[in-house]
Amino acid sequence: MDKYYGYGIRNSFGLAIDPVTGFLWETENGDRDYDEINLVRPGFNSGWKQLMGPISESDVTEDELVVFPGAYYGDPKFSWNPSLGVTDIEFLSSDKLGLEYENNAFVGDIVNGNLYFFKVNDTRTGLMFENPNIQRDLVANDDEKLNDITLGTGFEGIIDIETGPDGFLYVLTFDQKKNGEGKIYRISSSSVDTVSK
Ligand SMILES: [Ca+2]
Ligand SMILES: [Ca+2]
Ligand SMILES: [Ca+2]
Repeated sequence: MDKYYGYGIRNSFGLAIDPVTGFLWETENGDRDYDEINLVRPGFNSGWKQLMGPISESDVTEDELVVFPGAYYGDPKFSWNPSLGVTDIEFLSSDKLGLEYENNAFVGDIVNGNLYFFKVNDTRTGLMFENPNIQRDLVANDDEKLNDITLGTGFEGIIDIETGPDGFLYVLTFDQKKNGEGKIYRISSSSVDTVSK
């Protein structure tokens, strides 16, 4: 795997480096059925365009994928079905919002304007969920699961998320209905539990 760090990646609008491990994570947009969050280790094949989402939910098997020497197929760490235009991913590398949020992952979308929050597991190789229905299949495919991962709503469309120099979380939005009007929101410790705009 000299030439490709990762491949089989469809329409990625989000990259982030885990501040604890230095591992790269990304998001991908499906054409219809699935958006994804992935951990990208050297040689990662995300599976496009044979499939999007978990391979167990597709009619594809791993031996049908192009896997270069030294490469590996990796299932998404989380998916949305249907696709809703997932954009940036950011690990909040600060304890300003409390230990619950430190070094955990925030993701935005462009269609619903939702801000999603994910806890990274102890080995920093996946995400963990209190809801057993989400932990089982790692897919947001109904309203209950979508609500469970949603931290904030009403952001028009989210296009960027950053940890600010002050340690708070910043969210950049883009309103398609208002000629692309943009706003920057700062998520502070007093608003993080009721972040709905
Ligand atoms: Ca990012
Ligand atoms: Ca994939
Ligand atoms: Ca960003």
